Amino acid sequence: MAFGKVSVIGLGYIGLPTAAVIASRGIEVVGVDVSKKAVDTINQGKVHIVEPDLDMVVQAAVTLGKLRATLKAEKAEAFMIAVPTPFKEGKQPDLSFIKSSAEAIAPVLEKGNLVILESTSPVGATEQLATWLQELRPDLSFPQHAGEDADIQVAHCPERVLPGRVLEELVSNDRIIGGMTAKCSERATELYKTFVRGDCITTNSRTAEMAKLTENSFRDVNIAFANELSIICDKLKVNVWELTSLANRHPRVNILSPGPGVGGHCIAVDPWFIVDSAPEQARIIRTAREINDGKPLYVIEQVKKAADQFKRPVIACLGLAFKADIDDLRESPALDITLQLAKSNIGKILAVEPNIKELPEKLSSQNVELVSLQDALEQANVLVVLVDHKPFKSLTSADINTKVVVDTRGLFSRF
Ligand code: SAJ
Repeated sequence: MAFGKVSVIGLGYIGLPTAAVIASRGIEVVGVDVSKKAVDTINQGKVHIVEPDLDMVVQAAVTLGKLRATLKAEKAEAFMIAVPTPFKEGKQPDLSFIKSSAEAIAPVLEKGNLVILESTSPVGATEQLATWLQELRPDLSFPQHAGEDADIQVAHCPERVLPGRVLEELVSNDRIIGGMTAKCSERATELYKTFVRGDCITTNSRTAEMAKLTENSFRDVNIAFANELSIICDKLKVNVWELTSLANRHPRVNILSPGPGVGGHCIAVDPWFIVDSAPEQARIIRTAREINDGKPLYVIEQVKKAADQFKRPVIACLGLAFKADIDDLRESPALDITLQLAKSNIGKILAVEPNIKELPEKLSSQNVELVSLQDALEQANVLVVLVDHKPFKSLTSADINTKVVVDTRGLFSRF
């Protein structure tokens, strides 16, 4: 049975592109968000987040009347939940946004509906969602009790798109479809097939949850290896960028790039969900998190040593975003490093971030100045490369040869 109307709960970095892509396939989509500002912006055909081409797709979907946003959930055939799952104090998963979503959709749920959890979640979260829904709607049956005969189908289909390439990857990536029963998987597959070109592979909800956490932990562990290597190489006076480019010529070696630490709201968070579920067993996964979380401190110490060489240090931090060519400052090691440097009173701190117009308050209140790359080159005696944004890649040795450079991204040591 085709889908006439789909509701997406949470219109952020994942929910909004998903809603817009489904709407672009001619399906009526209603997006629900708690932010009035986000809802109003979307209803004007505009976007409140930066992601390549998203503005065009949203504008087209809204203009054609296929996409609209509301503050209150309404009836639909399928509900896709794409809300944040951060961690709480003690690095325990915080499922409160999923719970609020359950409370928002429960009053409008009807027999035959499909509920999909897209948010990255600890193992068991989909079953927990179904339990909350059952408590709120005892008149309906759910898969945990009714199995294949349930009134409501529930599945976990983790999002796997890379910020900066979301629209492309939403369509081209394979999807893992973890239904609470085979029937749930089947129904969810029907929905994803309306817009996914990649394969839709079915499994159960717990395996789907663990698969997503595993993907991000795998990347975190591999980045931790690169970060640890970079610190070992500094000690041994070996250029880590040359080293990895040589080692990577081996047909079965593929070392990732060291950096100032791991940022974003996914890779720096999700491995903790595994650690929380299996604290005794998740040893490499925990250590990798600790190594990556410790890297900013190491960079700060390097910058302090560099600044010590000057009477009046002027330190330009190149990049604040959590990775190249995006505007997202959430959980960004570059931002943390800049803030800690400003707080340590070692000199004047300049920030260059071509993707934002205004500094976050926590930086401006510490007298950090947002300047152009050109101004930074004119004023600074210490350059700290924190993000490999495109404009920084065109710097030449003539631009930097009078400066002391702390290059966390290997921008000036490409092999
Ligand atoms: N990083 C390095 N060295 C590298 C690669 C990345 O230091 O070699 C750093 C980046 O600078 C950044 C952080 O790691 O601070 C994470 O960046 P990323 O590009 O690896 O990943 P995200 O967080 O943008 O997106 C990830 C993706 N997961 C995987 O590649 C396994 C994406 O597919 C997921 O959908 C996303 O997490 C998510 O939402 O979970």
